[in-house]
Amino acid sequence: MKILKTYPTDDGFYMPAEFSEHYGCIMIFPHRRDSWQYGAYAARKAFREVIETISLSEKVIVCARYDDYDSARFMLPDRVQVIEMESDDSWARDVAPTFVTNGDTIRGIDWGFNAWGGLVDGLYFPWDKDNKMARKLCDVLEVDTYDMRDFILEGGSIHTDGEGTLITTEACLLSKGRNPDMSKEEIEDMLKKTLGVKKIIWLKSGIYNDETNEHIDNICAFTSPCNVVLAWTDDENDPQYAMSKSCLDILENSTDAMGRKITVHKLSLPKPVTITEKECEGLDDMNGEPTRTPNERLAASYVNFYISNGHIVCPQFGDENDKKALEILQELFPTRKVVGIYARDILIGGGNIHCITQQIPKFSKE
Ligand code: KQY
Repeated sequence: MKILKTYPTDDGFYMPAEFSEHYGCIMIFPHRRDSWQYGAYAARKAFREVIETISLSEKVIVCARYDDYDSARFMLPDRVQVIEMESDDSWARDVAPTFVTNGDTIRGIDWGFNAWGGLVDGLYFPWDKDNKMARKLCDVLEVDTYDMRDFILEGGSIHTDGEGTLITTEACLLSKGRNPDMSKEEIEDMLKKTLGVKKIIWLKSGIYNDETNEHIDNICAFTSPCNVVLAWTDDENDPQYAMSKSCLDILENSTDAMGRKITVHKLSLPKPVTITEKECEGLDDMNGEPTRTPNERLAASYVNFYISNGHIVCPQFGDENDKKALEILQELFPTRKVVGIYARDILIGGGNIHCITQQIPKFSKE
């Protein structure tokens, strides 16, 4: 594996859309006791359901720490590849490489990772094991890697249509804990050089109380070129209303990189999901402080789904809007089967199904 100091676009590489064909998917076996209640037991079962579904139509590689390797191997189907790799937590979207393609081979981008805000407002310290994972995974896959460690970025903060358009949020990419010395224009330039995009649509905000500084992947996602889903509420008294409305206004007044209008499909949110006292009791403290407080609102959203070769794997919350979300997604993805997975035990960790997965585009070996 070579570590490259050029930019992907120098070499004819760009980031394909998640709905393009995949080689597979990377995930991490959950273990962190201040993220996942009661020793991650319930989270492991929810991860297993996600892994089982994705692995029906593409290869899944699961990274497990030395201490968890036997449990992971025992719990997961034989068709899943389990590899030993240390990690600080289990958010493959943010710590695995972002893959770029030239239409034939792929390469990984190794962004800097600082646990969503480093010493400003990051969610844990240290994060060095997570920060090393992208490069290690490129080695495992035998693909070259672009060294972009000086630029802090998480995979959950970007979505592309594979045709030159990228969507992101200002709340996240312009946050003080990531690249405080870069202007918005410099960040745009970096995204264009690394991901091969021509146009960036900046939404202002994401989901209320989303501890990632409001990643795009919880509020808005491309379902095909010119089509996005947007997390939505009609309740004007909900703080989420103004956030989603501002996204809607921006999207409806934007065109994509090819000058086409974007159609917005609303995915109505579940009623606010809050954490219980019992769930909080099952979480270890971090440096003597609780990581969650009872009744805290969690950032639940149906937009946080994963697109595999054969399925749309969508979170469910036991809410009356669960079924409607699946129906809308099934219409938008007619060639894939939409599968709902009860995801409360993933949400408690602070993200959802999209956040725990990272797709590897289809490629042929160099
Ligand atoms: O949503 C994500 N992409 C990651 C969430 C991290 C939460 C850490 N507690």
